[in-house]
Amino acid sequence: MSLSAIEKANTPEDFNELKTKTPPTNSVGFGAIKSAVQQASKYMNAVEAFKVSLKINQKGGFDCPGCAWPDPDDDRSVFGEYCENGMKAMAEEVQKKIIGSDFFAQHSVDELAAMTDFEIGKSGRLGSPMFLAEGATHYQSISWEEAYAKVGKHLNNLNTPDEAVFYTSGRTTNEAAFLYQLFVREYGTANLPDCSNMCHEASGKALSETLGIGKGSVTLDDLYKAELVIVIGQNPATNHPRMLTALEKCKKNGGKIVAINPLPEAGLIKFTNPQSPYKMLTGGTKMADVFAPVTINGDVALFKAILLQLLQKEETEGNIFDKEFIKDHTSGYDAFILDLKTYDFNECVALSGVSEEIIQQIVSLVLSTDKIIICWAMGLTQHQNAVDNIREIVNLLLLKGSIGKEGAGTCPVRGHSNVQGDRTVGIWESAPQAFLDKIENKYGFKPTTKHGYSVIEAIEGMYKKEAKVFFGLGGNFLSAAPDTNYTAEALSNCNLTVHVSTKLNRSHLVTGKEALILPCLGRAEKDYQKSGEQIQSVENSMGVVSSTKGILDPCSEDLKSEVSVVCNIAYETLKNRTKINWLSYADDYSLVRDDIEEVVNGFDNYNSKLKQPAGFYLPNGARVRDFKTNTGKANFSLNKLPNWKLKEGELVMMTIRSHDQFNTTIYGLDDRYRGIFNERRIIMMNRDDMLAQNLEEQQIVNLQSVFNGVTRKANNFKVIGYDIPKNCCATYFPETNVLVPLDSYAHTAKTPSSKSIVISVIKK
Ligand SMILES: Nc1nc2c(c(=O)[nH]1)N[C@H]1C(S)=C(S)[C@@H](COP(=O)(O)OP(=O)(O)OC[C@H]3O[C@@H](n4cnc5c(=O)[nH]c(N)nc54)[C@H](O)[C@@H]3O)O[C@H]1N2
Ligand SMILES: Nc1nc2c(c(=O)[nH]1)N[C@H]1C(S)=C(S)[C@@H](COP(=O)(O)OP(=O)(O)OC[C@H]3O[C@@H](n4cnc5c(=O)[nH]c(N)nc54)[C@H](O)[C@@H]3O)O[C@H]1N2
Ligand SMILES: [Mo]
Repeated sequence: MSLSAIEKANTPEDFNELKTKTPPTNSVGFGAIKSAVQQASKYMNAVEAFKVSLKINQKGGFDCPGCAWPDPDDDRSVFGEYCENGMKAMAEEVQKKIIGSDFFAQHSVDELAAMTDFEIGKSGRLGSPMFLAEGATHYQSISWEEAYAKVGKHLNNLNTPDEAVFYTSGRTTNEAAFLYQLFVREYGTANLPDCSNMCHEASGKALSETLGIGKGSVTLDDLYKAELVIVIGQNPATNHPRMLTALEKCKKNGGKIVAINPLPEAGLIKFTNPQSPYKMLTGGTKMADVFAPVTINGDVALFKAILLQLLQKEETEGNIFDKEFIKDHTSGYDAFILDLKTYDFNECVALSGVSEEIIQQIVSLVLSTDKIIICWAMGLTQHQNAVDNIREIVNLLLLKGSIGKEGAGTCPVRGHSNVQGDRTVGIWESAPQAFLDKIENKYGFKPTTKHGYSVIEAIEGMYKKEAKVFFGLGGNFLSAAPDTNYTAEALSNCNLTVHVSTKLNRSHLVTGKEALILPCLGRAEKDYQKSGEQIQSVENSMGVVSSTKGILDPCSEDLKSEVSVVCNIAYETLKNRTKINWLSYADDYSLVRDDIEEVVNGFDNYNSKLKQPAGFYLPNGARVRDFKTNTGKANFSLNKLPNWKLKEGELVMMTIRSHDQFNTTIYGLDDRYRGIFNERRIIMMNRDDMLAQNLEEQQIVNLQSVFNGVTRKANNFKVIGYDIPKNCCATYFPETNVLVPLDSYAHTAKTPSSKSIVISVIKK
């Protein structure tokens, strides 16, 4: 590969015919069904599309690889619990276009690397294992046996196991993930970075510290029963469409909804349920009762303004805070109140960018109930002060006693369909000692207690040549990671890069000296092993573990399951050093579940419980007010206001998802709910900022970020005037990841701050 090829892909000179329309306020409805059917019919025949739609997220069906939103415990829709974007994810996965040795013989790695992510994604499903030899220009075929041996040889040639990096993306099932981390630990390292490091890590850190569990506390049923749901830093219409059905149900039961977001995202404003023919005709439900257009990273200021108002009421009228809960179940209240009083209400209002009138509306809703749920996603977790954002949310819930009871609590909405499960079963670069002790007891080897690399540390390690082998179980590390050019150099420093993947992506094209692509089965495909057809399991955003089983024949005969790949690599690498009978797990996945049951809490009778049609809930302390923190209580926390200032002409940029993508997989070029069509290289700007900088609609500009003395550039973007707060702008991930500095991340969590990058717009 050559680094200049990605430079080229990073700065294409041609644009498509960009079209913009006034963004709709409504989401889903007929448009969504039309779009899903169009996407599905590109890849599948009607019969298969229908078959898939009936089985997605059904009891006994397969788990949609789209997002981690939970399925209802009981009344699942007969039309399938799926959404437009879940259907798009499936259509891409089950497509019949296969790429194998002919494709790679025709196209050099450099040629492929110069394509856009959209074009790369369209090439098809990976059909057989491929190998890129040192100095070669093209991938060539390799047998599975040779590929396994190559990985084993490279791993065994390293000076220390800590020179290898083992990345996981959150689609990997519990079974594959458990075996993977077990292999990595027996091999001798804890270098287990995962997509969570770029995603909800800040939620995990903040929630563990304050509530004693790194996961959310609510169930789907709680959402139906909540009287106030605050949706903050999240765009459900695109990223978790089925959540809107739950919010609609909440509203029907009398609940109120507050949306806090720099953008007036469609769906947060209004929603038409595609499962309800009546609603389709009558125009849908108004969603947000209050919409607060917060400035990017203005959330701590906004929450402090709300908290100051509540405190004032408490001091004048009393009975606002849940004093019994605070006394019995929390720690740090007095210090928290003392600290809160040092902040000035007006300053907080100004910093938040939200008008005092809107803030008062939110305050009155908060005063009216203690059945409050707060839902959030990347709008809160990808900032330098991301952990503060989430701890401040928890402060509000604690004051109101809104945790560990019906209709109340925390709801971090997860991304990848099994990202939560992967962490539960041990994909963790800094796993708790109790977990490592259990591994030692069960398997008789001592896992390292040293913390391994998170994503950012792995990139640094490879850049400094302290890590020499990169192994990715799913995902697209290069395009997902911050600082694309730096990360590309880091990966190309490796001796070997290996990817277990379903589809071609940029990480296969910016490689180490040697590279392997190992193609695997997708969620929707049947998985037969020696003991017969296998099921696997996943955990959703609300801690429910359920089974998933493919229904379609694999798209190629030369695919292996992730479980099988992991077992074979472990077997080849560890040979007679291992204490584990690796290949037996690949023959029968129920054996893996027996082991998980012994090592991980909450999985008693795993195999038999998995037969329950809707799965089973994992234990959750916060849900029952059993806070497993350092104080044994829920902890209030002290959080400062962010203190960075923009210079003249600078803007804060958030990198967000369009409606036509799943992370780095780009399905199409439209962002329908934002009224942006046929182009992704755009920057949404406030119209006053455009005027101040003399910029016109659709003007082509370059973007630049300067951080700690390093200048980063992304060229050729079209300006679009948009309803976004002043001094803020938005672009799409991953096109602008080149601008995200590797050294700008959330304190303690190390989530890249890809929602608050200071940039300047440079005229061409
Ligand atoms: N179709 C589809 N579904 C997906 C994904 C996908 O790419 N496509 N990705 C999956 C994954 S891995 C994840 S993690 C989730 C991501 O789900 P989201 O977090 O909804 O995704 P983003 O597009 O990153 O959107 C962030 C939202 O936060 C807002 N925001 C940005 N900065 C701030 C801020 O400072 N304050 C506040 N209050 N809001 C802010 C943005 O305007 C935007 O609405 O979705 C999952 N589901
Ligand atoms: N600037 C910026 N950067 C971001 C974000 C952002 O908001 N802004 N979001 C971050 C977030 S939240 C996340 S989660 C990460 C995502 O980071 P990743 O999880 O690494 O990226 P994905 O694009 O989801 O990975 C897609 C690839 O996974 C492979 N794949 C798909 N299904 C399967 C499967 O079943 N098995 C296997 N083995 N492979 C499969 C396919 O080859 C596909 O190309 O990106 C992060 N990066
Ligand atoms: Mo994510």
